[in-house]
Amino acid sequence: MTDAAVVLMAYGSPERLADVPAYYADIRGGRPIRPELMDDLVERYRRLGVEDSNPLNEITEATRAALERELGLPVYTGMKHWTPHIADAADRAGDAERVVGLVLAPHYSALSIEGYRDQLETALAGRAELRFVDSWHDDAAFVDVVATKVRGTEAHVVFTAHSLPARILELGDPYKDELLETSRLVAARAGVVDWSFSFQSESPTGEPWLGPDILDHLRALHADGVRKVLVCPVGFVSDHLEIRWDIDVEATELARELGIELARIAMPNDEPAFIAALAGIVRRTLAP
Ligand code: FEC
Repeated sequence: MTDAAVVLMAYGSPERLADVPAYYADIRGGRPIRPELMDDLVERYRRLGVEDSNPLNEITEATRAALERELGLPVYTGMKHWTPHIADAADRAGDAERVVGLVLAPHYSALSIEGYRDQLETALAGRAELRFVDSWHDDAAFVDVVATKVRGTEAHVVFTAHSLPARILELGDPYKDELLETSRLVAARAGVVDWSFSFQSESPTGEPWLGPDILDHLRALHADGVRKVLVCPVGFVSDHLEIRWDIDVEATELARELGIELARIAMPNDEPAFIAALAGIVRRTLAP
């Protein structure tokens, strides 16, 4: 029996274009999807090069493999909304005495991280001792990795993260506070004083979401005379649809129309300093 294993979790991305309807249905949890929204999602994936394979999933695999090498422990990938599912990873890790559950998203929300925990706990069904990492938004090594990417910039830095329905605030959810905390820590570490925060990637679900959205925020910054922006998506750690489409296509097109020079940081993906940060989190979680 292995002493410890890691289940490294991510949102998941459809492997082929033909998988998009089933993938979207999983995200919606059975609630209906308007046909134009489905068509729009298929088109976004097509334009990112997803046909018979998905280059976005290769990044998660590279991150997993690098973390496994760094730790010398088995690391299994488990996706929230696609294959390999979290339950598949739990089956493979379940022989270990202790399982660390780590999500590739640094900030806790009951609407996001708790769903990963539920899936993992249910699938492990008590087979191993679960040590689940709720949040690593203030991990010093992670903050360092991001700070390195904004240090010395002359642009106005816009930190971003995935929006969530605004009702989380009434529930006392720490998501927004944790995001602002990471942004403050990164800015302080990098010596950046000219920065702001906005959300991105809101879904049209018919209820209010946390704002401001990055597109409105870019318009407001432009009205304030800002002409150079560096986007730092601090709520994400890899290149996926929300980065490659929402920032690199949508926000970039709007910035061009407005006359703003927009760049974004390179995402941590599987870069060694980031893998070392993840390994540090796992080691601390396993410490007695
Ligand atoms: O690269 C990829 O293929 C997947 C990129 C992806 C990431 C991601 C992360 C988060 N989401 C979060 C919350 C929501 C809520 C809804 C929602 C909907 C979508 C849709 C797609 C999608 N999300 Fe996502 N999310 C990614 C992709 N997300 C595709 C559906 C189409 C669309 O709206 O564009 C609304 C669900 C509903 O309709 O009921 C809520 C949060 C994160 C960050 C934490 C995490 O990574 O888990 C929070 C990456």
